[in-house]
Amino acid sequence: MQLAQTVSHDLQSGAGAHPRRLRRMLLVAVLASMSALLPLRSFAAADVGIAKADLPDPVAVGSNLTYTILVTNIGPDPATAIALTDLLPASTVYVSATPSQGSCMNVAGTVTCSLLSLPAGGSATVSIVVTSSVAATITNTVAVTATELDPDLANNSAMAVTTVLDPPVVTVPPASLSVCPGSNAVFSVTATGEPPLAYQWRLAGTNLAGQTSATLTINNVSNANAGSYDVVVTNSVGSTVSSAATLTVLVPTTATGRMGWG
Ligand SMILES: [Ca+2]
Ligand SMILES: [Ca+2]
Repeated sequence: MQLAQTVSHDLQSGAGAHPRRLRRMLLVAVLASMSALLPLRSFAAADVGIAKADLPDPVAVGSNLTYTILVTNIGPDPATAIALTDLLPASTVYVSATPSQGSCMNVAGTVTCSLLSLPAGGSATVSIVVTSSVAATITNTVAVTATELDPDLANNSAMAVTTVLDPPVVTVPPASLSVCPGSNAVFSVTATGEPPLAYQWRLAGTNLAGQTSATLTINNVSNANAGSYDVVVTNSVGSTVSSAATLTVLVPTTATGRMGWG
């Protein structure tokens, strides 16, 4: 308004004003009045972001791996029609997808979630559970979008890398033994799984101190050693217990001194 008045004043009084200056001032005045008349067109802007965690890592083949996904709306405006897409790694089997709001579905290994709306500063979570059928390093990427203009697309996807390892499996359990007093008894176990494998032998469920190899040797067996033995095999992703083996201590038959069943 001030500008228009100035231009008007100059036009009225400006017989001596330079014509180019007058034209420029007129143009500015017209543009100023046009911008005052036109409504400002504004776009809602919402910076949605996503973060992802994987637990446990490493994880055992066949065990549940949980991806916890956090979707946030940094603002400044509310975010609407928030959509999440997660392409599950090829070697995984879908178990479940649980959103804190909205809904999720899995179609052939692609999980999509409709998370509805989030106010500026709001957040929602999605828990996706899978199992991996093979030992491998698996990578999972998740992405999020919303209706509004997103000023920062760098935070709209997140990745998780997980190591999947073979848990311990007993392939040959210890075998039951019958031995004479004073002789030695040797139990052994064969197990597979991601090394290193740790062993702990037990008698009647109680750990035997120092018996932590794949072989258990009992020297100079006495009746006190009789009982049920098993071994716990552990690695970084799991633990398993072998079937039990019985140690029977034979007793001599008093008549002949020969060994016989006790
Ligand atoms: Ca963003
Ligand atoms: Ca990880």
